[in-house]
Amino acid sequence: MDISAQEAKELAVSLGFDGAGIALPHSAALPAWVRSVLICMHATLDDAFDYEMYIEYDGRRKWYKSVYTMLESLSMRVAESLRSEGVRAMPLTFDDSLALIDLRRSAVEAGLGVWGKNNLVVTRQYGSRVRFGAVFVDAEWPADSPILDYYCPSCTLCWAACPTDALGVDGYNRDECIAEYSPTPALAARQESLEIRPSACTRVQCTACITACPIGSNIPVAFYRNLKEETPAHGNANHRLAEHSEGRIGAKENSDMSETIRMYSTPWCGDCRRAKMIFKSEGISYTEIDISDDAEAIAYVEKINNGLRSVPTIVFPDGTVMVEPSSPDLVNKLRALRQG
Ligand code: B12
Ligand code: SF4
Ligand code: SF4
Repeated sequence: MDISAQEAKELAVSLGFDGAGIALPHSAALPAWVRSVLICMHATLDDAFDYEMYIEYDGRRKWYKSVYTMLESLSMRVAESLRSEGVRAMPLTFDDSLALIDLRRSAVEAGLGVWGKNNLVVTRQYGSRVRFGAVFVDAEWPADSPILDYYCPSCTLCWAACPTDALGVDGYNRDECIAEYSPTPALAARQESLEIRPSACTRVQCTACITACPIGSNIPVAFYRNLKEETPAHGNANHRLAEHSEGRIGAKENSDMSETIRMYSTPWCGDCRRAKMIFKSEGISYTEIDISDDAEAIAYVEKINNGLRSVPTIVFPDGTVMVEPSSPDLVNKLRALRQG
């Protein structure tokens, strides 16, 4: 087994996470062979991540949320790749999450952020706009160090934004938090009145303590405003959430750059779909080149990517190229282009 901690963290990022760190295992419920935990962080900048719904199956009701499905599948890919390097690796699944790991504690220990006054991990780059996944391994990797500089100031904007006063000087009150997924009937009624319900089967879980935080709020959020605009207002929380999104998204002009921006893609690539949604959301057109049956396009993409068929590969008019860009990077790039 040769893979180092640093290589494992880089692997997690190469497979789609936005950061990673190493922590020690804490739970007695973990298998005895687990020696280290690779904590993986994914930025969650748009509301689509917070869609949740219930699935009825065989008389049982299962809670389901898009972001956890994504974290699970990315963690599985990381575990799979580690296994191919000889590391025994087990990805964290959502259902095991509470039993096997306190992700906030581990993320703080792994140096990914500090424990904020919103009761969440606040990262330097994205604030609390992140979720965590984990992969348990048998490798004895050195744990990372926590961040010593406490950069969550006493602004308490998160407290003010909480629609139910679940946050304050006394800390966090779970019984008041409308993000609760096993609510009492009284809390369920408050959820109905306060949260956004895009359809009869879905709801957007409360994120006011995340979106209120100024740290990381300068990162443009491609879809955030769209959802708020398309969703009928339900009251307090919705109103507050809409307020927080104001000013973060500039007015969009439909720019025709289709002559000059080329996106090399395949129909089955998830990152390509995400990139296309960002172009759509930013109102910027482009020319799409499906490389799946285009030998010339394949050769071009391979040339740019040292022999790999990485998609999306996006070629801009200024000659720059982005390969599988993260959402914030792509949004920033498109906005810079629009501003000339
Ligand atoms: C159960 C749960 C909930 C419950 C209860 C939340 C709670 N805070 O008690 C409900 C459904 C209400 C909920 C709500 C939310 N959750 Co939640 N939740 C979890 C889950 C599954 C377990 C948390 C838990 O109970 N841990 C164990 C107990 C022991 O923790 P605890 O009672 O808080 O005690 C610890 C802390 O007090 C801690 N502590 C206190 N102060 C300090 C200071 C320092 C420095 C340290 C190190 C520790 C520490 O020490 C105790 C022991 O470890 C985690 C995933 C996971 N496996 O960790 C996600 C998780 C915490 N949730 C998350 C999120 C984002 C949310 C919501 C915003 C909802 C949403 N839209 O997703 C809200 C936020 C509410 C809030 N402000 O805290 C994210 C947090 C990401 C981040 N940036 O920190 C997590 C990590 C999920 C993930 N995969 O990323 N959640
Ligand atoms: S999730 Fe909503 S209700 Fe819960 S603490 Fe955060 S802002 Fe308050
Ligand atoms: S809103 Fe202010 S107090 Fe709350 S987590 Fe962010 S920086 Fe800290």
